[in-house]
Amino acid sequence: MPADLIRLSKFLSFVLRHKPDAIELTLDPQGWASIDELIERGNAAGTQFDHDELLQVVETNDKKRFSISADGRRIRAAQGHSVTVELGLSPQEPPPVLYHGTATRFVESILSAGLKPQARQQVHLSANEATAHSVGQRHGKPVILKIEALRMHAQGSKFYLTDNDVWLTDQVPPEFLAPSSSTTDSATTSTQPKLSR
Ligand code: HQG
Repeated sequence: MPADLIRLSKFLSFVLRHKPDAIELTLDPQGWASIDELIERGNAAGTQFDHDELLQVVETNDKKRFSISADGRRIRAAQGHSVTVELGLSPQEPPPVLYHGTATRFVESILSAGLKPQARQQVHLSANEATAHSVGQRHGKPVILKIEALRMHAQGSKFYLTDNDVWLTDQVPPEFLAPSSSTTDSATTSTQPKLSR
C-alpha cells in the first residue's frame, strides 16, 4: 500500500478504535461512524482525504481492518477497540486450538495471570500461528501461546469471529494456556504494552 494510504489507515484505526473524540467524531454503540462526518471532521482536524481514498484503504487494507455498512454510509473498525463498543457478533464455536502472539517479556505474567484484554475490549486470538507470530513481533521478541479454545468454550467462555477473521474472547485463564514455542526471556524487564494502532 502507498505510504499516504498507510498513514490514512493508521489515522482511521486511531479514531475508529481509540480516540473518536480527537476529531469530535461520534461512534454509535456498535462502533459505526458516518463516512461523511468522518471525512469532514478528519479534514477539519488536518488529515486530508476524500471518499475514494477512504474506500481504497478499506479495500486494499492488508488485514481488512475496516467494515462498511450495507448501505455504504457508515464505517467501523472490525476489531481492536479500546473505546467501548458492542460489535453485535454472534458467539461461535472456536476451533480446538487458537493462538496468541506476544513478546517474551510478557509470558511469565500471562502464564500466571492469564491473557487479559489490557487497553482493548477483548483478547485477540488467531486461528493460525503465522498471524500470531506477526502480532507478537509488534511488541518485541515474539512468542506464540496456544489456547485450548474449544475446552474453554465447553466450560462456558464465549468466542466471537470478527469480519476480518480475528477471534475475540473476554480473557483466557492460565489453565487453558501453554507456550507453543520459545520461553520467557528473563533478561528483559516487563513493561506495560503500548497500543500501536
Ligand atoms: C499482552 C493488531 C502481561 C498481550 C493485532 C499483548 C491484533 C499481557 C499486549 C490486535 C497480559 C496487549 C491486538 C498479562 C495480555 N500480563 N501482558 N496478563 N495479558 N498481555 O496491542 O493482541 O494490526 O492490545 O499478549 O493483529 O497484541 O492493529 O493486543 O502483547 O489482532 O489491526 O498485552 O491488534 O491488529 O497488546 O493485538 P495489544 P495484541 P491491527
